[in-house]
Amino acid sequence: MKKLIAAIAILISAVSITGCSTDEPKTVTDTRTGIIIEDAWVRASEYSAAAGGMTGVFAKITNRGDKTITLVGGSTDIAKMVQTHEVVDGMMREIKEGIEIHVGQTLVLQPGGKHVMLMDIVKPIVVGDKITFTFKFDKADPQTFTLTAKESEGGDETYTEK
Ligand SMILES: [Cu+2]
Repeated sequence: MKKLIAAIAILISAVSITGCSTDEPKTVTDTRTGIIIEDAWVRASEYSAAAGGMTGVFAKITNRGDKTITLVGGSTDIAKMVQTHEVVDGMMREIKEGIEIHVGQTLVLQPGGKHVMLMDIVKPIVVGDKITFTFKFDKADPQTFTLTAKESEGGDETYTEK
């Protein structure tokens, strides 16, 4: 009887989760490594409005595991190049070694700060567009999201070609 009640309880919670879900999970948790990715999005701006342009991918990534994990970049069909970047004195530059996330730390990727850069995009990214993007780590599994493009809520980067 207890088992049956438990089964029904699971069923009910499963139904209620399905009832309010969207096609975009906001949070992905890698229970094996303790990596939690929240609020991932891609920016739409004048720089992403045409093929050949560029933009940033942003998210909050928390390390609840027991070792330092490095965000090494990502992959997406929409850009020919993906890099990890930071903004220093209003100018952005590549972080070739990737971005370390120490145990217990939350890495906030945001406009004007650290970000994942999509370069040489193959088609425009405008507000409301959805792209598929995979975050890649050195010691954690890759995590794939459907990201919705939106305009920045403050903060800006200076995009300069080298
Ligand atoms: Cu950048």
